[in-house]
Amino acid sequence: MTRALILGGTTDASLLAAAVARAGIEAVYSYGGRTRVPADQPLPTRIGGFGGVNGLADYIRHEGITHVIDATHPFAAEMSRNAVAACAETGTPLIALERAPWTRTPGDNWIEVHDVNCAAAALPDPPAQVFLAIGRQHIAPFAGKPQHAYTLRFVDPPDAPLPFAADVVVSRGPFTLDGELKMMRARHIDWVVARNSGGDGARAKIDAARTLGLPVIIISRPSLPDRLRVESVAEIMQWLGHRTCLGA
Ligand code: 3Y8
Ligand code: NAP
Repeated sequence: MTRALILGGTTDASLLAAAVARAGIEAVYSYGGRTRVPADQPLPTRIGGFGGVNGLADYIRHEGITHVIDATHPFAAEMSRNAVAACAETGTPLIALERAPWTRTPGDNWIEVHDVNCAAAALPDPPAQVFLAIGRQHIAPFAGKPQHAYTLRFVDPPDAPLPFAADVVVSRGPFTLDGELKMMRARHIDWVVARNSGGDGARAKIDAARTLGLPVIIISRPSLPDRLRVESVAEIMQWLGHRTCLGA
């Protein structure tokens, strides 16, 4: 009897939850608790950390989890590493649903950097209008370059003082090309900083930057341990042993 744990928090994870619910497969959807009002899911949902590798292993045992699907964001590296370790410890089958990174296309003006500190260092010295599209958790390095006019985009309104002066746009996405073009033009954005999240839910800013001829400082993904990895919901459903003639 299948009882799956979906480590969620992305558009792809929501699409998977819908397919799993439609198929009548028993599953639990898990959020880390980063946002105030995460999107509802058509599955029983838990919110908050497990308590490290041991906490996740205990959860798997106590809840009788038979399959774990890591559908977290490519930058949720600690969760992904913990899932690999906990599934190895408990002998639980694990698969990752992970979209491919965005790749540079003609017209893209990308500066690829290793992490957020390198992203801050890559900004020019002369003051510029900078769109920091990397959320809330990892913006501190930009306090070292206060000469720029920053636009931040958060899922929830800030609940603490910012480490530097900035305008905050509150929006959870997914985002549209028209919306990104309108915002970037209205704010005379010169530079964009983004993670290479992949997927469609946040690529509009990348396409808008290309349209406007703007440079994008793009942060490469963290390295993750080897694990079985697919890019489609249909492949996850097949892995769960659910065969349909119409895709997922
Ligand atoms: C809580 C679930 C959907 C899902 C939407 C995707 C698309 C928009 C791209 C920009 C970049 C950013 C951020 C982003 C993307 C989707 C998807 C995706 C980037 C939600 C969600 C949760 C989170 C957590 C949040 C982080 C933040 C990162 C905003 C829900 C909406 C910037 C990542 O305030 C905080 O602490 C926010 C934290 C981790 C990164 C950061 O450091 O601030 N995501 N995002 C998940 C949980 O608790 O487990 O609230 O419903 C999910 C989505 N985020 O279709 O509705 O890729 O699937 N999320 C980045 O790329 O740098 C936005 O603004 O252009
Ligand atoms: P992270 O740094 O990899 O994880 C830190 C800790 O948060 C984990 O060790 C775990 O705590 C807890 N956690 C993370 N995701 C969880 C989940 N889905 N369910 C239960 N606990 C979770 O995580 P993050 O980068 O902050 O991402 C947090 C959530 O936001 C994830 O669901 C992710 O998919 C989503 N998200 C992240 C980004 C991003 O840019 N990082 C973008 C979009 C969406 P314990 O050790 O206590 O178990």
